Amino acid sequence: MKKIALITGATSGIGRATAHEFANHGIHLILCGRRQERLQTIQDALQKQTEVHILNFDVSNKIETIKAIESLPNEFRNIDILINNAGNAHGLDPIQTGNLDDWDAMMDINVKGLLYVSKAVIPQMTERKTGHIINIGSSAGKEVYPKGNVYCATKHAVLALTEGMRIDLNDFGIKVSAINPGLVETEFSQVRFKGDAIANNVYKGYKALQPQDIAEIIYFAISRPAHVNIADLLVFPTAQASSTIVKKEF
Ligand code: NDP
Ligand code: 8X3
Repeated sequence: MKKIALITGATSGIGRATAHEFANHGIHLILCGRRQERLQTIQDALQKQTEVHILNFDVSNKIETIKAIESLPNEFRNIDILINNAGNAHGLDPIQTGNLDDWDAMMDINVKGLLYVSKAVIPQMTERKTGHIINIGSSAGKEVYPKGNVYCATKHAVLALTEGMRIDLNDFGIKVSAINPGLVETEFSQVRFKGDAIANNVYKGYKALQPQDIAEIIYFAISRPAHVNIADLLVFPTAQASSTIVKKEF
């Protein structure tokens, strides 16, 4: 029987690449995001390869999240793999001039959203005593960089939650992993800089990680034998040594 994966943030970047990677392996997919048109386009493309169900909701909205996951048809209810990927940075400001709406968005989406989705998905995993949860953290969850303050705090929280989930779900045989990328070339910087042209510079002068690189790592993690759990993985582009050290050539 084919496994079922629910991927949040499947409309772009790492989540979309993971949807394609999983479809290549015949995994049945529940793809989530706020942009319905994109969800539809991805469903149209991938349903030639596998079964695809789409869910349009905002992970930071508790009620919407719970209702969306409750609405799953029977054949998609037993979720084997949860990829908690939805998230973004909003702004890059020193703490003293940070924007409260940006802070709320990051806390609400990256931390509370991950919790709401997990809360809705975990009960059928504990009941069946099986499952794999992968939280997409970041190198920003392992170190703090100038002006990264709140985004880094949310990704540190993702790592703490990953460890907490692994401890609490240990009795149920559920795997919990964190995959923590450095710089990946996605729409991430467009969102962080709110469409400002400065976003185009982030990935210039070196070869950043591509969404497909992370998707392949995620597939590797979920395809290990039953007794193997990749608990915590940090991946940088070769040009990157830390959040602040990137070898650029112009
Ligand atoms: P993208 O901006 O390309 O993708 C973000 C995804 O998250 C989109 O599919 C978006 O979908 C979804 N999303 C954002 N807000 C919400 C929300 N409120 N409700 C539901 N879905 C939401 O960025 P990435 O692919 O780079 O980011 C994916 C994850 O990877 C994030 O958690 C990010 O923090 C992490 N990461 C990224 C790195 C990078 O350098 N790019 C490095 C390390 C970690 P929609 O707008 O349709 O809702
Ligand atoms: C995204 C990578 O360096 O912009 O998590 O924080 S970084």
